[in-house]
Amino acid sequence: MQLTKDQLQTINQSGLSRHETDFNYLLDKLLANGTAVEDVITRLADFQVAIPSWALGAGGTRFGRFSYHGEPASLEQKLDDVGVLHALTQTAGAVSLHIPWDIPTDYAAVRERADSLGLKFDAINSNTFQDQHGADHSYKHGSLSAGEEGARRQAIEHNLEVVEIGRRLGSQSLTVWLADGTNFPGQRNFQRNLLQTQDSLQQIYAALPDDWKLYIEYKPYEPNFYSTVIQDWGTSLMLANACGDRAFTLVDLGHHLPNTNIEQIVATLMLKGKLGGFHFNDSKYGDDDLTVGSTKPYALFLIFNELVYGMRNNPQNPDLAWMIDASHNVKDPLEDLIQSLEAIQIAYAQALLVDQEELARAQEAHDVVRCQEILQDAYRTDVRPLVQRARLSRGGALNPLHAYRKLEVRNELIRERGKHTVATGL
Ligand code: LRH
Ligand code: MN
Ligand code: MN
Repeated sequence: MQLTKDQLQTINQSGLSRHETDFNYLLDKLLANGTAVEDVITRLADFQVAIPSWALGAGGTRFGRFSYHGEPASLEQKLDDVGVLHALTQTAGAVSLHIPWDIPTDYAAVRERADSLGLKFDAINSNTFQDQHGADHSYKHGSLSAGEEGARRQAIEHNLEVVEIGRRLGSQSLTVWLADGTNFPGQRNFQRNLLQTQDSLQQIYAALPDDWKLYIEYKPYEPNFYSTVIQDWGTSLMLANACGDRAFTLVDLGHHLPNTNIEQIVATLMLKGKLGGFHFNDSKYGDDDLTVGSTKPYALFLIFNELVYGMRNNPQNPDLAWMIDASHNVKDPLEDLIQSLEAIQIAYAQALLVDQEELARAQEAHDVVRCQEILQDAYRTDVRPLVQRARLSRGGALNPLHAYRKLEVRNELIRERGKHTVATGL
């Protein structure tokens, strides 16, 4: 299924006059504050987030899955789904694949399909956290950190194959997340694990094409519950430094212990020019992979505030690879992603409204109250008309969720693909 700009324009009609009123009200207020409104709208319109292939089916990546009819069964259908999201939101202009979940058969056809939908292939993800059919070695006791040379070599080679697949699709970065770790004290030697991992990552890095980047993701626990080899941003940064200039840390919002100050991590990494990528989601407890902005929108805003500061003040940090890493059982996966994309745009817009100069003055004067007021004034602004304006400027939907339901996209997908779902095989 493909949505046309004409279809969206027709649906937009009924909401346009309300939008004009809301937009002008906000414009008036922002101009009085000296906000460069046009610049904010351009930045929002340019902001593109990759959709991971594994978020398009219901149920995420762990435990039981409950089916959602009309889910994509092939890579081509996954691209079509991201195409629908992009047509509606104009923010999902990229896709992030996971190998071996998404191995293309016809590369030219896949590239052409993505092109026609306006999609790029962003970071490609390797997977050494589960055993593959017919593989010679098991990752039960580690992959890039494995003590068994066979398993480690197989994991390194898998990463190189993933790079080759990505290269043929036009990707320019590899994301490595390792489940490697232990469940019990004494199970393995910490130092040896880390050294093996560093050596493996260095081998992968050395084989990357010159214009590629390596993103190293960290996570404190799960699936291992005593220790994880790359447990935190410090370990990831250390490994990135050991690899070289094109290796970076990747922050996944769900990969922190409760109450970790993620915005401070972002600031530190950007200062060092080492923040490479970002996985958006939300959580109450751990790596919950909930809809972005669904539980802690203020925390998301504070993180965006540091990202905006870094994008303005840290030329040493490269452009970031943005991706949503969220998925679960109870919502239509496409509606869930529309909500996530909207939450990201809202937090970004609010952060763009923070008057950084005034904040710096208040900080210098130790006016703590004023500092909080500046941040919360931006956070409490209803920026949705700005987000709508950015979307409209690119031919998207005024209200993507409303348009998705009005166009009965899910019913249409079920008509096309049937009730069979990949999630449960039923
Ligand atoms: C690990 C993770 C990582 C994987 C994805 C499926 O928890 O965040 O990014 O590739 O989930
Ligand atoms: Mn992740
Ligand atoms: Mn995760």
